[in-house]
Amino acid sequence: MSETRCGFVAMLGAPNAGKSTLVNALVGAKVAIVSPKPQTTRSRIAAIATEGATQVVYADLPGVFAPKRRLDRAMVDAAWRGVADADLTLLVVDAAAPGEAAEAVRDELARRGHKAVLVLNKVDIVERSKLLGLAKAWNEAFAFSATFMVSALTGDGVADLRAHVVAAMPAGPWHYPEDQLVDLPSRLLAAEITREQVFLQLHQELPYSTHVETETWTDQDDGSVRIEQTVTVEREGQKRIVIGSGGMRIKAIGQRARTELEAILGRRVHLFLNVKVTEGWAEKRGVYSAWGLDYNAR
Ligand SMILES: Nc1nc2c(ncn2[C@@H]2O[C@H](COP(=O)(O)OP(=O)(O)OP(=O)(O)O)[C@@H](O)[C@H]2O)c(=O)[nH]1
Ligand SMILES: [Mg+2]
Repeated sequence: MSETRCGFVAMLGAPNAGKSTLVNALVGAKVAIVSPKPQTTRSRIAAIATEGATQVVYADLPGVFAPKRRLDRAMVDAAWRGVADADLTLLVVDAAAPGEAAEAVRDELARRGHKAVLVLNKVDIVERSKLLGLAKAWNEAFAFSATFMVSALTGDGVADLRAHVVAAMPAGPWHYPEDQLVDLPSRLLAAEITREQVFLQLHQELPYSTHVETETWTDQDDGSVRIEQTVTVEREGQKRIVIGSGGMRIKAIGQRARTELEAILGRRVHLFLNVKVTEGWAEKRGVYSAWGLDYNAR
């Protein structure tokens, strides 16, 4: 038997760069949640791709930004811990918006003395000449070990990037069974899928004020699963918006989340959402420990 290889790959970047979309493209399945709003990913989600003798564990990470709240600090801390634990770091940059936020991540990477591969993402919406100029400028600012130009959305360039990652993995035993796709308990995965709908269907501060927890998970005799979740917001006014007139909004969130979950789990899902107000939920320790976040991150 050929020698096995296994390694961890950190997806680093500013919020909204397309890290989660790229993880899904690299593993060829929907594992990480995606939305057009920044700070969608809140904690490290490991997606596993095993091909041939090599297992790659992609750590989708929260974006790096200037944190204000306790939860923000925990998210940014999770991103840098993900990099510290990785065999390879991909610095994902939105090539259509490579602004100060992305440059700050690059400079912090240098300050911490990490190596990285530069991944210019969203090439589907950027002119070729602009892209080449960007690659040049970024390579002058940091000694990247390689540069890739991809579109996580269309899949352009993703196979080349994947091949580079696979070749960079160190020799070692696999960490997961060959057929495992994600390292996240089903209850947390189900909560993420509902949270994705919250990010897609609610606006302004609401997605950032919302937390989703799976309360019960019951496998039924007919092969379906009954899932009860609590959607927690901070104020009564927010609860009214999440529920919507005549319950329309929460119903739409539940319907889309259920459809997504059925596709992911490959079985029928009965999803029940309950909306609750807990002022200051983001100051509760349990929220952090469940997601592997550090309550005391600075
Ligand atoms: N046009 C285009 N849009 C993309 C591409 N990749 C991602 N997007 C879009 O960019 C937005 C952000 O994508 P995400 O994958 O959630 O970005 P992220 O870096 O994980 O963001 P956070 O989790 O908030 O840090 C979504 O609307 C995606 O559809 C791409 O290659 N091309
Ligand atoms: Mg993300």
